[in-house]
Amino acid sequence: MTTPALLPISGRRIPTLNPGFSSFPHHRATLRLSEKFILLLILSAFITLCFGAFFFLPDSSKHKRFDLGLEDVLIPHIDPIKEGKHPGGHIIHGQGGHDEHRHREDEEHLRNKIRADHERALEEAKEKLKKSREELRAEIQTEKNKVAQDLKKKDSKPLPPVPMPKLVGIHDGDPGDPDVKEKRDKIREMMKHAWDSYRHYGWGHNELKPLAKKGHSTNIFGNSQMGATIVDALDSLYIMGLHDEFKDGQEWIEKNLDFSVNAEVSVFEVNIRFIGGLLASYYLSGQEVFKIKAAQLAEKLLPAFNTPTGIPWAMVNLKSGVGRNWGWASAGSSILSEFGTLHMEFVHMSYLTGNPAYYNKVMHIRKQLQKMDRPNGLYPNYLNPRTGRWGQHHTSVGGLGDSFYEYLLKAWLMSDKADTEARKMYDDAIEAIEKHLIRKSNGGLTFIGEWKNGHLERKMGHLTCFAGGMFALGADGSKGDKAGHYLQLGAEIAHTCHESYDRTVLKLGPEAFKFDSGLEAVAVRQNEKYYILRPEVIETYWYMWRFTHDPKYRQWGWEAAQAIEKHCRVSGGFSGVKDVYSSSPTFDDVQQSFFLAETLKYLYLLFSSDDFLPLDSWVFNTEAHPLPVLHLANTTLSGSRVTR
Ligand code: DMJ
Repeated sequence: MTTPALLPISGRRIPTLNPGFSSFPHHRATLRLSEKFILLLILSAFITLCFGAFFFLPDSSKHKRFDLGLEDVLIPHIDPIKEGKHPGGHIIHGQGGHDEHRHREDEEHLRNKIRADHERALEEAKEKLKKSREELRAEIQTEKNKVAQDLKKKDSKPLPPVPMPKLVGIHDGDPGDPDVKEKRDKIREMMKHAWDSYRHYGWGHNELKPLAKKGHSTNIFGNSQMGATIVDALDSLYIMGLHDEFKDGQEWIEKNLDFSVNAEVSVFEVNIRFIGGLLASYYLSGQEVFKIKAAQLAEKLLPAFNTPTGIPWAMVNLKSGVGRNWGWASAGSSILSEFGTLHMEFVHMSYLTGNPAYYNKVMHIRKQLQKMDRPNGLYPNYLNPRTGRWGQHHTSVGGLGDSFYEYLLKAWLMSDKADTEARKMYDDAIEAIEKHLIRKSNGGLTFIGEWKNGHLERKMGHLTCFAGGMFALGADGSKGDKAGHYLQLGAEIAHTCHESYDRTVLKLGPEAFKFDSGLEAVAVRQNEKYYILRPEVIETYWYMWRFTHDPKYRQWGWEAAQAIEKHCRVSGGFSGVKDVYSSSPTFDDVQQSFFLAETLKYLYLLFSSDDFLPLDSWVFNTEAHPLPVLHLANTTLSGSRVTR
């Protein structure tokens, strides 16, 4: 899932990244360009003037101007046959007074047209001169963008036609029960408030500052305006039947989403939010634009894999293709949860583009991992992409590790259970995790701790709470037929995470909580007391509801929704809060894109019917974007064969 570096108010922030270029030389070049542009305009006005003056001279039959062959351009509406003109292009002269009269009328008409054009050109030139340098620069930039767009359109090869996978359960999902429906309607209204606020105050920016009422971004998106909230939220809008809003977002994507920007982005984040979001929108709506944009972006991520081991860099510059790792990561390492959370989206990209490169890249990562020794059977969070060696021996099912395990299970599910290699890796990893990281507290709460330098830290993150849902999802098909055991484990984790919410003042969960020195499921350090609209606990409630139908999960989900409404809603959207143990908390002033992509979507699904996006036909990526199960065994993709 995510890494601490991605958390806006966690203790470990990523240092601000160099945007990668200085504006100075660009500025000078643009100035010269705008001056040239003005000169060109004046020159063109002057030429128009001379050209017009030529025609304003007294009429003379000696002027053979029609012989210039311009008449078709100048008077295109004149029918050559009716007007006595040879199809070859010349007027037939000398046919009496009637023709001469008509000839004079034509010339008069032409003179008027030239006069009007001339005046308009002068007006336009005067208008341009009135504009500020900035306005002119912006106009030039818009023109340049248009040309670049046109060129790109010309260059982009069409994607091969591939059959649409079987899509099941895309409908309204009406739960029937009026009380449940009312709750679902409330979630939909919350989604609308979050979207409308972003639409109003942050449109095109990555995220929203709901109190300052302006756009917001973090360096995971490379300080470039990529409309992350639009792409991330779109499938939720579709699922909730907010179709006008969906169309609005689609239009923005069509016109504005451009990946040839000088931006250094997180490969993981862009994959789960953008590629995942675009793919889900494509499958749900069938609109080609999403597939095309996903393919353009996926191609931009490929240079991140140019490392000695094929383990990708954490970041890549979308324009230059240069990659690197986070400065804070142990010994220049790549992060397990980042390079291990690409599989689902990349398999779909190979399927849709016919390019096996995506599939091969993620399978290569898997092969590398299989070759390595695992201390106590556990996967450390850090792996050096140059040497292929582990960094520090830290293992976590929360930040830095989480979605790696999730994607092993989901690779198997997404392949219609054909990818048994992934299932085995999942089973083995979970076995080691149970043995070394999962414990019961004195008060009887099951928790998942973190392995650090040879000892167990009795602390669990909000991020780790997703694991309850993962255990339930993986119960069927587990090794030694321990389905009951894993469903029970899922229920215990859900219970612990609910306790972490229930033991706060706001009834919202802290970022991390301890099971130590008499403390049970509560945060200790001030910088672990925040709630940033995260989805993991609600995600687990939804999976548990689908597998058990125990009404407590809907009840717990509703409690969380009410707490979010009460403590996080402001007039400009929804904000995270800095202390869930305070009755008057301060806001962090960020409406995270995953709030719309995940938190509200899981809540909506919790109050929908089970046959809406059923779990045997759809697999949700780690950002809650549903992708259909693919039946790829022995499939030949257009142009190339995908092999295992
Ligand atoms: C989301 O971006 C994804 O769920 C990711 O896997 C983990 N972090 C955030 C939400 O907390």
